[in-house]
This record gives sequence, C-alpha cells and structure tokens, in this order.
Amino acid sequence: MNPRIKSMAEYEAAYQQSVEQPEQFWAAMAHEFTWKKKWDKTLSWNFNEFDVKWFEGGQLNITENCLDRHLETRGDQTAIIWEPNDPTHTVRTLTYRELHREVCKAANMLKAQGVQKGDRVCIYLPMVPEAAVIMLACARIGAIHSIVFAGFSAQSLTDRLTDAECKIVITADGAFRGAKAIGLKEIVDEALLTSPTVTRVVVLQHTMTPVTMVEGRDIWWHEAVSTCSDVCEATVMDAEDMLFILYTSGSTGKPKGVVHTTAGYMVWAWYTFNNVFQYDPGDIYWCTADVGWITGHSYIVYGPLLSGATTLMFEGVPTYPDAGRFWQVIDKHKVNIFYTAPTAIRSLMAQGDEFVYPYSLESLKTLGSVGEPINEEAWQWYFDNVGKGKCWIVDTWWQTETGGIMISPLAHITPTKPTFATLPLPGVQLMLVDANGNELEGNNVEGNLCVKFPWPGMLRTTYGDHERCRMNYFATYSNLYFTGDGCRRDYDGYYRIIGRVDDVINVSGHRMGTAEVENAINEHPHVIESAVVGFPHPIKGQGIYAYVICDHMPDHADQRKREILEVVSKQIGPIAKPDKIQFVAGLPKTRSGKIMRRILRKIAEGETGNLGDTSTLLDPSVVESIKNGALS
Ligand code: 7RM
Repeated sequence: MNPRIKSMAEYEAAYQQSVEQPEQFWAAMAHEFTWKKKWDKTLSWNFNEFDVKWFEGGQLNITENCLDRHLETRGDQTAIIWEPNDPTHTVRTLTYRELHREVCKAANMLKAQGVQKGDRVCIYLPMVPEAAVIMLACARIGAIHSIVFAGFSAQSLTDRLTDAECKIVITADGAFRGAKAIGLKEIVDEALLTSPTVTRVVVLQHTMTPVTMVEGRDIWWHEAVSTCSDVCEATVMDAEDMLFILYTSGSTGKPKGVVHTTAGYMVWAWYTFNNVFQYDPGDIYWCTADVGWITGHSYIVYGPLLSGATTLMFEGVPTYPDAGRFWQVIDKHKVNIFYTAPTAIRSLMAQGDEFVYPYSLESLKTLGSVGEPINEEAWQWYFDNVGKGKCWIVDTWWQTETGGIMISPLAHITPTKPTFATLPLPGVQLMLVDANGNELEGNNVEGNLCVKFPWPGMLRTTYGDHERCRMNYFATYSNLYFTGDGCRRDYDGYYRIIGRVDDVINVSGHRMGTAEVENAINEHPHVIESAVVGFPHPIKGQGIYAYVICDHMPDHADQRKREILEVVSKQIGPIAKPDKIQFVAGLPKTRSGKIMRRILRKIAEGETGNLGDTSTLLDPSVVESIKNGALS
C-alpha cells in the first residue's frame, strides 16, 4: 500500500484495509522508516484496562527519521524557516544538515548537564528554532520533553515541573510578542522557588532582557553548547518508550500529562501530515500554532520533519505590526500550505478585508483549520479572501490525546462542506453513542464521539497516574475511547464536531477546565465559591463567564473584578482570564450539592426565558436573582 492517498477511491480502499487488516496496514507504513530493529508484534490492546502497544519489540530513534534519514537526499534543503516577531529583523533558515548538527550539539549539551535517558526535560521557550532543536535533542538521547506554553504562569509551570519531576528547564531571557517583550527567565525563577526537582536551568539569549543568573544552577545556552561536538549518536529507544509529556486540561482537577510514545506517534504524525496536507516536495508549509501545544509538536516539528518538509516557524502574533501580518508572511515566503485556528481567522476577518487585499496570496494551495469548530461565516471568508476561491480547506479535528489528526478532508481529494471535518482518516474507527452508551447507527444522527479501535498515535497513559487516564477516557463507555466531544453524522456520513460535552471549554482554541479556572478564582481571599461556564463569543469561540460568591457583596465591584483577573493570571495565565464576572449571593445547587451548570450556561448565553427543569434545586429562588443580575 502506497502511504500517499491520491484519490477518493484510494482513500476508500485504504480505509477499508485499515479496518479489516489494521496490523498489516500499519506495518506496511512503519516499514517506510529507519529502524535499529524491526518490531515483533504490530499491535496488542485492551481498552478496558487501557493497555495499548504498537510495534512492540521494535527499536529506533525518531530523530534519525526526522534528520539523518534525509541527509543524503535533502541535506541542503531548508528544514526550518524562522520568521521573527519584528518583520524588519532577519529571517533564519536551517537546512536539514544544519539542523542535524544543531540537534547533535544540543544533545551533547544536555548530556554534559547530566541529562540521561528517561529524564524529563521542561522546555519553556518562545517560538524560536531552538525550541525545535531542543525537542529533537531530547529525543536524540532518550530524554522526555515536557513543553510548557510560554504564556502559562509561574504557578502553572511549577505544577507541571513537579508532576513530571523535571530535572532541568530550558528557557530564554525573554519572548517577543507583538510590541511586548515578556521576561521568561523571571517567570522560571519564580516557579523554581517551589520546584525542588530542578537543579539546572539553561538560558537562551534572545530578547537581551537583563536576567539574574543563579550561581551553580543557571547557565547560558550559547556558552554550554560552545564546547559541544556536533556528532551525537542516537540513543536506541524501544517503540513504546516515552517520547514526550504534554499537559492538557480536563473536566476535573489539575491538567494531566498526556504521554506519547516513540514509534506509534512517529507513524501517526507522518502519515496524517502527508495525507491531510498532501505535502509535495518543495512546498513551503506554515502552521501558526505554538510548539507549546500539541499542534506545534505534531505539525510544526515532528510531522513535517519526518516527511522531509520545509516548515515555517513564526515568532510573532497575527496583528503585529498590523492585521496583515499573516498574509505578508505568506507572500514573503511563498507559503503553499497554511494551517491556523478559527479564532485567528475570525479576529482577522473582523479587522476588515483591506488587510488582505494588498497581498497576492497566490502561492497558497491548501488552508487548514484546527482547535475548535469553524463557523460557516469564517469558513467562507477563509475560502474567499485567503484562498481566493481556489484553495482546499481542511478542517482537521483531533486532540492532544490523539497525537495527530483523526477526522479531516484530504486536501484536493475529499469533497468539503463548510463546518464539516468530513471523514475519518484510515485507522480511525469512530462510533457515536447516546448518553447510555448505545451506538447510534446510520446517518443523520448526533451523539457523543468515541473511537472503538486503537490508532498508532493515541496516548498511552497520563504521567504518573494510569488509573486517572483509564477513568477519564475509557470508563465512560465500555471498550471505547471517549473524546469528550459531541458530534453529528449527517446524511452523507460526514462528521461535524459540535463541541465539548464535558466541563472543558475552548477559548480561542485553548483548552481549559472550568474547575481549573474556578480553583484559580477561589484563591482570592474574599472569594467563597465560584462557578465557571463557557458562553458563545464571536471571536474566541467561547468566552469565560464566572459566577462568584464573595464573603460580602463587594462595594467596589470593578476593583474586585480586576483583582480576580490578576489572581487567575497568576494561577494559570492571561489566557484563562474570565470575560465576564458576575457577583452572586448563591449558586443553583441540587440537594446533593452539585452545581447545575446547565442553568448557568443558559443564563450566560443570555437566555432569560425557559431554563428547563429547576425543580431539583435546593433553592430555586437563586436562579431568579442570578438572572436579574446577568451580564449581557
Ligand atoms: C488539536 C487540538 C482538543 C479539542 C477537541 C475539540 C476541539 C479541535 C477541532 C475541534 C471542532 C475541529 N487539541 N477541536 N479541533 N473542534 N473542529 N477541527 O486542538 O487537545 O488542545 O483540543 O479541541 O473540542 O476535543 S486540544
């Protein structure tokens, strides 16, 4: 079977084979790679205990497949193009050969700092090529990277460092974001006051922001690598050895560390990248995500490099120096494939078409969307104004846990329909179920989205707590992976993702647990209790609406609101700041003490009439008073 699908007939054949003979299908794909030793058993699995292994007994190193494998054929081809925050600053490029050298140097640097196979390395960096270099350097020596998005607060960083027991943090003096420079090292210093496992900090010089270096703990990247050799043999890894941890929010508690392992993730990132985007040699590919999110892992770094692609990394923001920045970068680098999030599309659409018109955008062939449902208006604007009516739009549905794209059109192959992620990729066996777990068969049905068979890129556990992982994903419905999303299958059998059905909200494509935000708000000394829900937001997709009970109704409500925003920023990061805060005297609770979020959601949506059944409430009168004080 040729790994690259070229027509709908080939898609159908590949899909069918992937269901009927999954092991043969994925074994054929895995043979495309360089292995130290081929695997003994392609797949073993059990969803109820949750134990999944792909390519067991196989040995390899993913960086040999990202780098060494390409040296002979495309060593001088550009691997990474880096576009800085400031358009007047110099672009950097790294060929595959140069990237290979940088990775080997950084790998030797990590070794020299005492990092060993299996150790966890935290990466807290801006969008610079060194972020990709250090990820691959970790993988080169079998260390497990845990990237923390550089917009998260010191407290969030501490939580993640502690959970993964990281030994070392790789950071920078600062990060440029539009007109601002953010002091990253300062945030790391604060986080390390309460992160006992970290004994070393490597600091990349980037913004030239002055920093304090702690004697015996902190070292400069450029000094540490200066003496390192650019030759580093790749450590032999087992197929199921951990490749990375990435923290993501769920409906309860603190974010959990989703674990991906080596071979399955590799095959999935590569297979999905190739087929969804239909990447052709020479194409310039740009994904606007940050490497701190799974999209950055799979579709800025691993997927493209495994495929020998040229991947563009952008340090800046869509609106700096103005709202034409994305389009200017596309023309400047002749980008062929562009992958971004609906929230970015909506915010640029709101700025007016005059920011798009000056640019030709004629290099574009394919446009991608990811992170949240794309509404029809945004889809159409993207198609008409960015794609000029001639580009394919691939609306890609997937999750941190899935490792890579699961439902998506194949560019220039699958007929698209606005707002539909369309069809599952080969290897993805979906099932829609009702609340009781009964399968919804046939078309024109809507229910909870599950997957009934393992795919190579799926998570293997959540770090340090396998039972939590099993409970989260495999206990809701027997023998199924539950995604947490609601989904409709239409008359054509096409899938449309509706959104989360659990207590997770999606704000500008950022996943957040309502409990996480509530816990942050509750840190304010005058807050007694809070309840957080999402509400429809024209740009962000969902906004955050917080109902807050204080010890006394605050006299200076605006002041108190500002304090709460400050607390949330400190606990999680600015992305978690509520859009609306309503002070309330009580929350609608059932007799067993559960907050009825359904009611709060309706009020946040602006619903003033029917709120459904409130008869099970302990005190139905609180609903009236919340309704009266609702913020429009
Ligand atoms: C890749 C990523 C996952 C959640 C997921 C959905 C939502 C993602 C789409 C989408 C509708 C899409 N990973 N989601 N892609 N909803 N259409 N194309 O975003 O772990 O951060 O979030 O995002 O709710 O469960 S994530």
